[in-house]
Amino acid sequence: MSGFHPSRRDFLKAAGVAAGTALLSPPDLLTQSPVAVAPPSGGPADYTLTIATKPIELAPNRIVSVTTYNGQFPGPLLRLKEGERITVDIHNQTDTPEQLHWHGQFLSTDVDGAAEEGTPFIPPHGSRRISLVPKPSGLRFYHTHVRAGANFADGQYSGQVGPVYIEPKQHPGNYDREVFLTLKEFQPTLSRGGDMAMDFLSPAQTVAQLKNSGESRMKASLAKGMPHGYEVGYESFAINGRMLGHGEPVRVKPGERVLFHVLNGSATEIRSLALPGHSFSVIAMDGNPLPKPVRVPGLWLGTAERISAIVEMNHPGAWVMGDLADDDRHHGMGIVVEYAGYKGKPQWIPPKPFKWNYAHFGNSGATSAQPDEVFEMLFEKRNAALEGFNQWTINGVAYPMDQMMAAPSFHVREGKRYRIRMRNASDDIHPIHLHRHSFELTRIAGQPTSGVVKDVVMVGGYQEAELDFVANNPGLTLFHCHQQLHMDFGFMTLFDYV
Ligand SMILES: [Cu+2]
Repeated sequence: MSGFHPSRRDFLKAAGVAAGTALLSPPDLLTQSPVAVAPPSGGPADYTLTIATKPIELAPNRIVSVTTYNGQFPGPLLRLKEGERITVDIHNQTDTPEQLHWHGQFLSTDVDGAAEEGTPFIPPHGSRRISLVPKPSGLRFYHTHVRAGANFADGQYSGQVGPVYIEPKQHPGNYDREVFLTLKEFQPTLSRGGDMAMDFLSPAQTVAQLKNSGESRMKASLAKGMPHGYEVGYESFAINGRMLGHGEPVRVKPGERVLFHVLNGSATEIRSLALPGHSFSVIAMDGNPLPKPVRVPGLWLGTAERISAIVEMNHPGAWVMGDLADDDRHHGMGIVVEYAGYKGKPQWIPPKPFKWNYAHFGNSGATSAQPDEVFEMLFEKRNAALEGFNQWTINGVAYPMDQMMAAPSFHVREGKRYRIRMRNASDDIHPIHLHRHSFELTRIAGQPTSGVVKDVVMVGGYQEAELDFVANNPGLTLFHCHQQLHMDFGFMTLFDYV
């Protein structure tokens, strides 16, 4: 599904195309949006996050220089209490303006961390103190929200990802301890054409009209002599910043119940995770408790998705907990789980094939609440339209690349319930994210569901999905594909409250 394709990469090198080449200049951030410099005052903040470029050791002899939080990858785990206000000093020691987005929280636009909503930038070599009330409880995270364009040192291609756990008022389950896993790739490279895993989503059926439309557009583009648009691959894969075999194992004892909090911190990739001989009892998705725990043989997570799952340690040995894709696992996407007393070479055994169906985690049947209004959204790809990069549109409109705050395309009223009916006329899976709100999945590829509350959902190639949200957090609200290469090249839109 990802990454390491020497032949393709060598071809690109020969063609003189290197990752990081400024084929398209990123927008001039400082001139596009107001910058507020609020020097910290009034005593120390509760938390300090310093953005700076540092070397990270993924493995012996594999040291990469990336922009990080506090010089580490992932950034420090912030354990917050729901509803208890905190202050955070954010220092930016880089030469470019930054945005720190609090993914999955219900914040106001001045601290959410998206310039598109009007959050002030943290200026280069400057600071900003913010104050926020953490909510809702569960697994959230923070990450940079700047656009990288063709500069693969920027945005989420960097190391700016850190987990947040907001303590719920009630204990979410019966477990012995927690382990946080942040999945992330490093050393991005350009490639042509996708190799994304597509066959894991269920239901699998596609919509003929979407498929015909997408395929005919692609055919027309190729007939004009266009190449396939660029994709991104990676040379190194890691969990908690260490390649498989080079980090501390997760050390367990028989009978323990370990609650894994898994975060896909990737800029662009969909990830999977399995542990030989064990199953996962998923208790929360994107930090939000499920109607009931659901047992699965493995996990799939789109970019920015989180899963909290309890694993009962009932199969002693030394195991590789890793990605289903052999290539990605061989390049580091895994971590060793070691039972006390087992020192042998960790084993990988693929799980029996399984499909990933969001509806499986919810209540069967439709949601009880009906929306006040339905928004239709059609996602389309313009193959290689921007200097070899694909351009992305929602209802025919690409978010302007040279502008931070564009005119909102969708309008909501406070207190109303809205349904977004997404129709994907491309062959890619899009992990779709709504800022500052949670949503409930109401239909996945034709299958009705309810009770699954998330902030990111993967919409399959040539498929449809529906989600409902309540407009309960006034202010500009960004909606976008969380795949960095898609959002940077048009796949964003704004909601406003009217
Ligand atoms: Cu996308």
